[in-house]
Amino acid sequence: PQTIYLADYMAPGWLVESVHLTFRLAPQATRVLSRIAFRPNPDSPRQPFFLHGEDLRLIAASIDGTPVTPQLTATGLTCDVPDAPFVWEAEVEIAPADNTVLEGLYMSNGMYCTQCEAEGFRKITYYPDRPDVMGVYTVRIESDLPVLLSNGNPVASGDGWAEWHDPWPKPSYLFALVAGDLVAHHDTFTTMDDRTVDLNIWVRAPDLDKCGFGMGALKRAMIWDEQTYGRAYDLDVFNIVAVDDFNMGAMENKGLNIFNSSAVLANQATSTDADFQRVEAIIAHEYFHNWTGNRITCRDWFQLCLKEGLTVFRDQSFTGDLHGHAVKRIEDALVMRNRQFQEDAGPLSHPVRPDSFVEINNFYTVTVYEKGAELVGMLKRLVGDDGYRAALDLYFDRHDGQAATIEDWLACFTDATGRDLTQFKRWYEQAGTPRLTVRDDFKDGTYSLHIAQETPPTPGQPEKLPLHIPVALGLLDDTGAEVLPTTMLELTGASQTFTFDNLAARPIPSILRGFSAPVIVASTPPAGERAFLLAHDTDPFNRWDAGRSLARDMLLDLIRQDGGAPDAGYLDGLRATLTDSGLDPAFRALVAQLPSETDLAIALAAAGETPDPLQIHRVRQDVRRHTAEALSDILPRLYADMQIQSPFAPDALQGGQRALGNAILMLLSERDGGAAAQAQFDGADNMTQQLAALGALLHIGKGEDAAARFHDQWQDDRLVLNKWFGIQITMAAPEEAVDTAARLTRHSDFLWKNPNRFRSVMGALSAHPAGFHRADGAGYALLADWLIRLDPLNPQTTARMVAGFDGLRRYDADRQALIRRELRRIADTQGLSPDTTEMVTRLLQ
Ligand code: B3K
Ligand code: ZN
Repeated sequence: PQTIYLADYMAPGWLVESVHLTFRLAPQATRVLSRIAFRPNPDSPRQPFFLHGEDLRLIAASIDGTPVTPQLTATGLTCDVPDAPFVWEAEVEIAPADNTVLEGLYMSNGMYCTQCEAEGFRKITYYPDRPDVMGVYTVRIESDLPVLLSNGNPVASGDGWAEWHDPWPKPSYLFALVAGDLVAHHDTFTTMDDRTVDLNIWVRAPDLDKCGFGMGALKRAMIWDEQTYGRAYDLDVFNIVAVDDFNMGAMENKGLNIFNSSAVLANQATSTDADFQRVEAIIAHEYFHNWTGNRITCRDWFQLCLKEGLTVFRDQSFTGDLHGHAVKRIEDALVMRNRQFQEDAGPLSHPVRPDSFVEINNFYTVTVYEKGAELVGMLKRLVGDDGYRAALDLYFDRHDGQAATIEDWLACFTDATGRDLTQFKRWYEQAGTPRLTVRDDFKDGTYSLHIAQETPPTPGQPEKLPLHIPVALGLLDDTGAEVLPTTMLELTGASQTFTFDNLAARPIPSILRGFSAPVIVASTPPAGERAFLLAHDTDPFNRWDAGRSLARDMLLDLIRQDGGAPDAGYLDGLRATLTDSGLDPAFRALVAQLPSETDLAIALAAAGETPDPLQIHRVRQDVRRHTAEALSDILPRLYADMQIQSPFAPDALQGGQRALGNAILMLLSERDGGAAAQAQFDGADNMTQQLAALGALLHIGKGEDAAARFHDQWQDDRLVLNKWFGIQITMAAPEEAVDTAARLTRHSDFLWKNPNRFRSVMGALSAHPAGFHRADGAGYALLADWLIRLDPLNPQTTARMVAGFDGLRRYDADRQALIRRELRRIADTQGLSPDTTEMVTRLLQ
């Protein structure tokens, strides 16, 4: 496999005018006929004519009607062509039923579907499969299956065939086709320019009762994009299809979004509040791509964050607008801290815009997506709301119909607002998490804040330059009143001092409000100051963060002294927050959540200590037990208060109440032998409460019965069954997690070729630090065994899950050696895919 560099970019030699495709569908022998009008690219020096193609059987090819014999290469074909516009025609044969990679055209439960991003179209026909080649597609599908779909608008159909036309030029990665025995949940939407759009969610008949929520979410997203960004939908139909076998969440194909069924189907009985929120966010995300991704796409895959970072930022804003920004910001910051900071601190660290890759599918990462979204958020903070809107208007105006770059994107901000973003651009190029150290002093009414920044070295980037960092600051007096409302400081130097005059007394600083930049504040203020902020900060994010940071320090101390009871200050703060009925229950539930085991391991590693995963687990568990005891006077009442009498709604208020109720249930279960959890399990009328009750019972070792009943109840629902697999591992005691996972792999329902099912076991195992990092290495061996087994069938999911070994550097030498041994065993596997090879190589470097 070959490394591809951003610096080597060359414009395409040939452009595509129009594409006509005919599909004669058959499981083992689908014929694909293509007719493509090419013309020389006037802006590029003439290049040899090359079309990508993989796993295709070429039947015939012609140019302007004359048969030709192209030279086939390992990755495509070359051919002599005229130095003028011409029409290329080809017929190829492919076997969708044998396609287990789930890329290109494949079959899932008897239906045909496609996944082309990033480079899957070349498995369908010969084509310049790169995003800067955009064409207008017409597609004819021939099949006996009742529902035949492709991009754009339906043109005509008859017995056994249908034709679609997409008027918007698009790159091949947005092509899609679906054929199956499906039914639709239908609705309509009227756009702001008064056009009626047909909306359909296509599913298999038994899933029809799980489409209503997704349809509502789609309509909320459509109206939000009109109102917030002035962007309306641009076709007569918008189709969503649910597919069971899918490597990721969903795909934004023009007019025909294809979804992992877990990311679109939802109802009260089978879905948790978290599922509802995820479904709404993913439907919105894919819909928002219609403008940020499809109308304006990426010049090359190095620019992936151009569409993904921006679209994640848009879906985060949407969720915040609908359900409250404070809680959403905390959730997003937790993803950054628990996952992105971890990626950035290890061997897989890479810039938001990488400058090289072997397999682009390995770069659909939390860095490109979530850190990419943080960069958009920082830009908005730097130029303000109006500046942001002006920059985005300019971006849509200037680049509609184009394949753009990060340079184009930043130029829109500069041109619309006059801001110089030369230094800001380093955020796209420099990997690693900046660490800020803050010092302050107060003299003669002047308060000075000294902030220094430093970014640690990452693979391939030993030296780092200072970044342009928006640091949101507020100053409070000792009653909690703001003496300085939130102000955006701009840190550009390696260190800088900011001063504030005419103050009556030394203020209390509230720094990095709203998580204004994806950085670590390495210096923590004194505990007393944080307790004050937990009680008084007017910024909800920092209020939560003060409590979080106190809890983390308390846990770290207990870990260092190997156990003990939490201090009274922590318990008092928690009691005050939990019982403050003026606070949103969802917020209180977040405060009740202890820092994760991974979070604590990262903190210890950052302090130069070697985390012991078992000890971390034990201490966290001790704290939970002590907390349950110390708060035993308020918990039953609080639990009762969180039980909802009104009919179920998957909204933020009820979701918050259930989240807080379930957090308290975990504490109650520490002392009542599982009585409350068993009662909740028996009486639950929704999955959020049923699953949490099962989790609480499993956690205290009393879940066997409930798990069996849960399986009986849900054995025919594949999405709920995934939860059943996952939670038995997540909630297993550390010494049992690996055996539980191994036992579950032998269960007759462990259909491991299905990516969701595979992840529900192997993903749950690697996300259970104390279980996975069992000292004898059994967790590592089990994961490696299964990755080796999956790789020949599905390299994409395998490569993604190898990242479960990402934490290796943090642990002791014995564990590191065991992990390396397993990684080498994977690396030495005969015929290992390029995808997995790249990941293992990076992890081992
Ligand atoms: N763009 C797709 C992801 C494609 C992943 C390819 N391996 C989904 C999304 O981000 O919206
Ligand atoms: Zn996306």
